[in-house]
Amino acid sequence: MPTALVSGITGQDGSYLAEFLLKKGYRVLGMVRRSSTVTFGRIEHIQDQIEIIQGDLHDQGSLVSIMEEYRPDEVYNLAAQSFVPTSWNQPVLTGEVTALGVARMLEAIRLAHPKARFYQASSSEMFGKVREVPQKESTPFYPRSPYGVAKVYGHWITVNYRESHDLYACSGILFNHESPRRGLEFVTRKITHGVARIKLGLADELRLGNLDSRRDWGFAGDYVEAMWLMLQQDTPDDYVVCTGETHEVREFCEAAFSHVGLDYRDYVVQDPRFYRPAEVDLLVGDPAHAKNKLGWVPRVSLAELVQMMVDADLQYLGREVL
Ligand code: NAP
Ligand code: F7E
Repeated sequence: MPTALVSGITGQDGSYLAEFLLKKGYRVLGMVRRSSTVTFGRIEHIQDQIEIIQGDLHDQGSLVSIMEEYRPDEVYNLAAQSFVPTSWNQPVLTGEVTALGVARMLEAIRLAHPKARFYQASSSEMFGKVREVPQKESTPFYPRSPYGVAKVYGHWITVNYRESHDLYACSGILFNHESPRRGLEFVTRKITHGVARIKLGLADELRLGNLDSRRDWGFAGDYVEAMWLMLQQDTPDDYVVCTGETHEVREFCEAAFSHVGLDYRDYVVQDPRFYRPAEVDLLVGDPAHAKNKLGWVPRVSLAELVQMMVDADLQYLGREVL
């Protein structure tokens, strides 16, 4: 039975990846940071099948100890400060966790267990003010937020450890992926949760920022398979993971409201509080490398994703209303 260590297991992607690895027969170790309240909502249903161990990307010693004690075959580094607006308010913390945290994890592997295969959760936010359309593995980076800048460091330190220390290390450049488990502050979930609240009579408006920006949105459940595939190849490489389609935030609103028979124009209010100091206007990836080398293709369409998320929020909030 192979062993996988997942940092960020309490997050959206960590929960889907853990489910996926359990189905494949892995022993799954979930690294969590200490907090005063329980943050296991997304993994409650599989908690008895995974081993929770304490570690923090701020703390080098904890990572080395984990590698020495558990000697995982695969390490998926999903932990990060991942919300882009927070990165302007907390740029140093974002750099500590999202950038230097990657170096700490790689150092722990290099020092204690260099045979481990390593996956780094890189991001399309690295492309920022895009240099070409669509974006692929060779597209130059131009990050537009402290988060994007931190992810560029994480990407290059992964490439560097592969080239300098001969580690099996991959950087997955994932475009936005969503699900009913997405954090409430990200725009897709904010919209589907808002639609459900309005439909159930709990709210009468939804305040959003820039409706013109375009994203290449996929389903998180599909994207975790690509992470795993990257670590099953003969040689390590970097991959863009995306759908190849782009849509405006406005279109996502339109689809979510119309799924419950409403017109978004009657409810959405644009609020300058949600505009960003620098925006990423357009993201659309080219999934050819992942398709050709990994055989990976996304399964869930955007229309299906929107419906899945709205239905899940209606069910979730409906239970609370009753
Ligand atoms: P998420 O839901 O925000 O989860 C982030 C996880 O990181 C949580 O489990 C969090 O733990 C953990 N974490 C934060 N700081 C930590 C620290 N100092 N030490 C240990 N754990 C820490 O993020 P996600 O959407 O699942 O994304 C997973 C990864 O992919 C992130 O690195 C993100 O930047 C990257 N990414 C995401 C997308 C996307 O569209 N979702 C696209 C590209 C890349 P707590 O529960 O304790 O807060
Ligand atoms: O914003 C616009 C906003 O916060 C998407 C993270 O997982 O994906 C995510 O980063 C767009 C932006 O995601 C609101 O201005 C409008 O243009 O859902 P988001 P993100 O910033 O793209 C990447 C790939 C990651 O790596 C990140 O970790 O939507 N937008 N109105 C809004 N965004 C938010 N959050 N809230 C609004 O009210």
